[in-house]
Amino acid sequence: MSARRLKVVLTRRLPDAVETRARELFDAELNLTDRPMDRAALEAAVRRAEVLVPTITDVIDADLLAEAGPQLKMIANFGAGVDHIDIDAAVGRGLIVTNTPGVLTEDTADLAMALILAVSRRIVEGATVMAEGRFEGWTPTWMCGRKLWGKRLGIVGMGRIGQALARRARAFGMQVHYHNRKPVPDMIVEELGATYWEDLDQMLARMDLISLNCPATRETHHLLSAARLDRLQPHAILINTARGELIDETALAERVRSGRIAGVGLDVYEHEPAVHPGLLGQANVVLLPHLGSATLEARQDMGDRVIANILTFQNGHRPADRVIPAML
Ligand code: 8YV
Repeated sequence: MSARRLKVVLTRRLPDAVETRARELFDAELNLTDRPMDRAALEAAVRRAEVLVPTITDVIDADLLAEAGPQLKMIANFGAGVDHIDIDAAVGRGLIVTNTPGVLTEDTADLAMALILAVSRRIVEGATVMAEGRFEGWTPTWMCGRKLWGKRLGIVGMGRIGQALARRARAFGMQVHYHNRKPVPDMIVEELGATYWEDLDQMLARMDLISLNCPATRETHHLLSAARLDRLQPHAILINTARGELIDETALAERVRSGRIAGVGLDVYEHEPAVHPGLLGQANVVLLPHLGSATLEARQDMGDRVIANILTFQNGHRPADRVIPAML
């Protein structure tokens, strides 16, 4: 390890063990308030940091990067998604950008499955009845949801998380279908018994449930536009644990209000943390506050990946988690 310690600025509070390790290894500045840095604070951070460690709550756009001093060398994102970072601008300035893929795959897939179950089996509605003391006894026709066994799940984006969800869905007896830029390797298709749809529109119109598991990019913005939402079958359930920008949230709220969509489970929002008011207070809509990677284990692992990426860079090597524009 080189004697000089890198100036590393963490924009948010991270798990204690991660912050402590960062202090041991680097000249690390912590954000003890746990409030996101405002624009002025971020500008000041990129003027003094050699390595910036942001999270999804920091917008690292070209204007912010234009404020950076020549000392800034690396953006080591705490999180897998990098849609809040202008990768072209960062790489154009010669910065190394890294993320933390892999370590939150299983947890995010668990949460997608939890939303599938919650919406299909009306779990939140049922729990609310109990919490409010309104349970008057079992009835043959009350609170019936939809069976999962034998249903078709269409996964949009068959990367790590999509595949982890597919494995869970198979265990629940579901038929896995998927849309992806290209088909996944035969070995994985065989394992998952998955059917590939090159045409997203065709897949959407035939599924019982849809789960979004692709990154937010220029190409996937409003991937589920009003027209695409109208392709869903009337009984279809839509799940999003990826990014809010993938869905036209206003169009979705209109369809929830008019009863044109049977059920929705969301962990992410187009204008996070704001949620379209039309989605609030609806019995068939389950909303979670971006909990995909919210396990103690995943957050620790994400921090470990950030530290490993910085150390690799400090030691003069290319970090394995480097994000390059061609990957997006
Ligand atoms: C993270 C996520 O917690 O990693 C991601 O892409 O969506 C989240 O689960 C968040 O991005 C932290 O920056």
